Amino acid sequence: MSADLIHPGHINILKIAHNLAKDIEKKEKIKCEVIVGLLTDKAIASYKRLPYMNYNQRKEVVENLKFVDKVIPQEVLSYEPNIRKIKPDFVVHGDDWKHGRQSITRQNVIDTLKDLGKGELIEPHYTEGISSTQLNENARAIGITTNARLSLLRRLINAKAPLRILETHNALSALIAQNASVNKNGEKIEFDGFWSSSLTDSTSRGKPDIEAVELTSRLNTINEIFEVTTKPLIYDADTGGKIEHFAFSVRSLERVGISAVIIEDKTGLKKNSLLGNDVAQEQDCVKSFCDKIRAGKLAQITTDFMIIARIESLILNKGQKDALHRAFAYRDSGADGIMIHSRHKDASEILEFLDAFRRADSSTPVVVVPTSFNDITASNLANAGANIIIYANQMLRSAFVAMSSVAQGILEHDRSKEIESKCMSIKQILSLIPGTI
Ligand code: SPV
Ligand code: MG
Repeated sequence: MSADLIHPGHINILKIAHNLAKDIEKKEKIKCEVIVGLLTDKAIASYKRLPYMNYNQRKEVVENLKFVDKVIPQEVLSYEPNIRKIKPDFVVHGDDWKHGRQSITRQNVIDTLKDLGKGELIEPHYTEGISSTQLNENARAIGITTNARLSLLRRLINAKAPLRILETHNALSALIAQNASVNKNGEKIEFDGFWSSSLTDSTSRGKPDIEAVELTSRLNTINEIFEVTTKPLIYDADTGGKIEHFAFSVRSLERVGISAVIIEDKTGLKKNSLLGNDVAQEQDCVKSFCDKIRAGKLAQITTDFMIIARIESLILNKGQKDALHRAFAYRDSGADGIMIHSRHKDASEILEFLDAFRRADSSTPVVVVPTSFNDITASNLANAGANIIIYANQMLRSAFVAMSSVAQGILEHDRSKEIESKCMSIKQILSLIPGTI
């Protein structure tokens, strides 16, 4: 079981298991238990979204149900390891797994029981009219609390890699990011969260990416995003500003439920990293940036909020040695993760960094932003040791192209007929947001 949203269908299955156990106890005069194999967050995240409750919370709920005697972790989707360990008299599972991608898992249970020469598979009929999917949709419509959203990023990092994070600069782009999904080999792939980019947030306000948009204004946008979504958000705080100010910013970010802040090790008037050394950019000294990280960590109130230190050494041609030295120094000053940035067309310098960093540190989360090196996949970056992959600006860049072409087209044709095919239909836009009609 995942047992995130317990419903009467679950109780029905547990009751049947309980009755089977009681029958054995009566017949054979031995103690017989109902043991629930509870899927861990990692096992669940390998094929669908993270559960609302973490493993320990779900365990507490299930072990207090009256038909359950014991709960054990099921670390993988396959039931085989637990079945081999327990050698049960019965395996009880709802019959909804006979079809679709779960049928392979089911067949594996049948084969394992056959191989053990013991144990019978019992498949109670799936309870109609209630399902976790339906409950999920209802829960999504209600929303998510500030704390639950804030802690989601850490839980996701612990449960899987890569995490795919998409830039969103307003509520509408966030809704698109929230709902986009593809099915690959039975696995549902979605974006795991949002990136509040300094570049696109300032560009969409017609301002340069030089720390000119103030925090309050950016938080207004994020509040609008949070009103209509449930996924976690990583905030691009540029340099983090003065150390004393950064401490206040951390608390403001936590208060709205942002999961992580990324600060870059630059000082003076910040320019966008993708400009590299084409413009004057100064890297902060290691000591002062470490002080900033420490001040932020001291200021934060929640335990789950993350401060991620962004290293600009490769952007500024300071070399791998400098990048690695800074990565370890920032980590040792309390950074919860590091981001390594590059503006090379190919990923080789990022891969070189990941290789060297992971040799010395297998656990600190690493973030990468493959804007320039865009031919490497998120999966390949994760295989090389990255945890979080941020697509940092594609939503705004694509929107700009689409809108410019439509604006030009209307002027050229002196009417809108020709550009109609580039637009969503009026019917679609009227039904896009619930409550419009
Ligand atoms: C942003 O999206 O604002 C970033 C990433 O900081 S980059 O533009 O690549 O510097
Ligand atoms: Mg930025």
